[in-house]
Amino acid sequence: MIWAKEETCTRAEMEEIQLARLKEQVTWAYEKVAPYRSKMEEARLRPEHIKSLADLKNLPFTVKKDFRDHYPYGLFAVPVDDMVRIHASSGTTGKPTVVGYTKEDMANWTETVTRVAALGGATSHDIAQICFGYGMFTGALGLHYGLENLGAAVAPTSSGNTEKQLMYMKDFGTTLLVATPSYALHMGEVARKMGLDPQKDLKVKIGLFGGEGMTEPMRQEMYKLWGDDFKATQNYGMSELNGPGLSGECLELCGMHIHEDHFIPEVINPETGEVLPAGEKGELVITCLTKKGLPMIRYRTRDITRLFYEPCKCGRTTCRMENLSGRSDDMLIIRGVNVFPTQIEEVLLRIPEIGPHYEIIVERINHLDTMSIKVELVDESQLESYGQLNDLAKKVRGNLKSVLGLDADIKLVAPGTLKRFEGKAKRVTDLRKELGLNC
Ligand code: DLL
Repeated sequence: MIWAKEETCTRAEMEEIQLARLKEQVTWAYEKVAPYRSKMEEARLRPEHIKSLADLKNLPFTVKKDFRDHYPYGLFAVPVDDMVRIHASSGTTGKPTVVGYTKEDMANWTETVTRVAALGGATSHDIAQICFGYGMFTGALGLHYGLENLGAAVAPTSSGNTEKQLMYMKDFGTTLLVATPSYALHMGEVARKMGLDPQKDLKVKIGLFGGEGMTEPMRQEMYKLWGDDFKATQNYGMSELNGPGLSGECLELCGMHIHEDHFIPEVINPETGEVLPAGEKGELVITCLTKKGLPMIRYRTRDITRLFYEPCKCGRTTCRMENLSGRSDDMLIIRGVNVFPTQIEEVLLRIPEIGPHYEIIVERINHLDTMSIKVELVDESQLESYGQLNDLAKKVRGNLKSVLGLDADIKLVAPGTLKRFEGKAKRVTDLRKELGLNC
């Protein structure tokens, strides 16, 4: 089901909507938010200089640091009294990023998340269980409002207490699961331990995954667990840009459709800031067209992707973004080789004997970067033969070396040994960073 007519309009129609909204939004930010005004004045720009969409590239970027510098409300365009919701993203260092929504913002956010739910195959007949942590994280309440708006019955079970979650899932006849991909896998494992067969004893047929990436091999793991007819899509967003709702995969699974009447995407070279042509990989920059409480102009997401403008087989004409390669902050440089954890995951999960749980540890020993990876086996009995284990470790190491050019020490561990996550998974420990080393 296609939720909104804007998802199928022609490029010319979309650009007309975008230009009108962009002009309005830039004027709004200039007039109401002092830090936007001063950045534009520094660049000798005024709102009336925006005459076409091509002028967008002249506007200054907004970055995470702007939030920190103007904590908590300095980027708000309205008094906090006019906000109806406040969220914050935790952030590992310093103060959190605080975001606010007016009533109008809530309506737009809900609309875009409803589209995401429809993209992933949800309908008003679904019983949806939201297993994201409710709280300051935008994921849970974002999907909650969108799914309710679609007409689904929403159970806000939140994350944690997995056995109870599964009891609800079984007793309520849940048909749709909202979770991080890692938590969805964990739920499946716990279900089996409880003697439930997710494909026979549960009715879950749709998974709306987000908050972290899902590589293709990870999607295959979802099918193994939840069944071949399971609809596993992922959707993307970030707190600074409302939360979920920016984009989502349709059932063709060929990139995430961006709701372009609310967000203009650009991809830039992260080093130079130069805008790259469609199809080239770089950092995603987003301009929000309808956010009133907290306007966001040219926000640098740090997420790496590319854009495609060809209409999709699903009938939508909106621009699609490729599933993320990762965040530029997550890129590891190991002995000069640049690698994203998602690339390592792709290699690992293509080996059938290996399960979807792994842990990457990077450190510097005697001035040399070294990487070790703990990987869980699918089957405990593999631990019985030293020879077989050794061969498998060699195979994993060889595949990493030939695909990514990286050497790693491989430790194969028993199923169920590594830490499981209820929210976003943390799979990389870079001890070099923790020790303040340059890397
Ligand atoms: O994770 C918003 C969200 C919640 C989106 C639930 C979709 C579903 P933050 O906590 O601010 O917001 O984290 C944003 O998470 O910049 C990405 O690096 C990462 N991320 C979110 N969705 C995906 C995805 C929410 N589908 C940061 N694939 C973003 C890969 C994702 N990474």
